[in-house]
Amino acid sequence: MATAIAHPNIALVKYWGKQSGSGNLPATPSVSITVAGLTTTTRVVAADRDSLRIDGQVRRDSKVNALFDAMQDAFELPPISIETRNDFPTGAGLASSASGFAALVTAIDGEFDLGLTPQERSAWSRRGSASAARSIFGGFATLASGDGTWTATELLAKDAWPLEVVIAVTAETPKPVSSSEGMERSRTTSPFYDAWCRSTEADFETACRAVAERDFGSLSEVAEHSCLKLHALMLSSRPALLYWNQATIKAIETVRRLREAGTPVFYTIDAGPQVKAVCAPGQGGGVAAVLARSPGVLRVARGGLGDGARIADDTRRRD
Ligand code: 2P0
Repeated sequence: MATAIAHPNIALVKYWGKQSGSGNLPATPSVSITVAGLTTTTRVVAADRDSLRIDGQVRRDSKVNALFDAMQDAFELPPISIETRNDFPTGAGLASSASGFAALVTAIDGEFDLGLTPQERSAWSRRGSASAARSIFGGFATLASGDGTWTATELLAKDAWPLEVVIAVTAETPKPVSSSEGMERSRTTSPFYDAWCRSTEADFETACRAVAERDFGSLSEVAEHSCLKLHALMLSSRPALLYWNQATIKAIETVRRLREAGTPVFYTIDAGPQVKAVCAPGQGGGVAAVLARSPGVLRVARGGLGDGARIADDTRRRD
């Protein structure tokens, strides 16, 4: 059996919307940070028949099935038993599908000695969930098209700019509309969708430059813009996608107040009600203490930047 671990990533320039056709290709480029402190652990072992357990529950998942069918065809693999655990809420806007598919592909690669490169693991992960392509890499990652192909790459190593992340959890329940369904709804119904696609390339370039120059102010500005633009797109979809709750808005106000008082911090929010505060190095403790008292926040989780998906050395065993 092989066991892999992977962390979720948080997009600073968001992906939302797919190209038509197969391969799960995004319509827009994205920039993310991989976050330590939240972990998916996935164990894969050859078996008599395919099976999947998530957090101890037997599950059927069409995306997992489709990805594994494709890998079985490509590499002539036997059936597998998959057991995966998240040490954080699943499907609640904390990118469990990103860490989940990155860990799954890494575990399959390890179990069957496929010898895939990180780029190849990333491409397979993307077929499961596009954001998962970024969790193969640690630190800062991009998912963008070059020469007509979409690939994720590491933009900057985690130690080169050790930002910190505080996650204000405002609800632990799964989101009402999945990201895949939500982004298709936005593509087909929002009058803002074309503008979203057109304007994201410039955000991507700005964010890449800000990361290269360790320019926290510039990264803050473009990340909050991308986040609010994404949620404007969601709100303008029909029926509207509203992932926030009252505590989400209070937490935004809390982060804004902290920044006005001089703390280098910005917020970002994905397809769920959790608020992720990204802090300059050394600022996480103070931000966590304040966000924990923001009205409606259930708890806060803290982490630094994490490593990419990898085999957990001490759990790998060959029979
Ligand atoms: C992101 N999100 O860039 C954006 C921001 C949520 C909001 O990628 O359909 O689970 O499996 O490719 O990757 C969530 O969507 O969607 C996502 P699929 P995915 O992180």
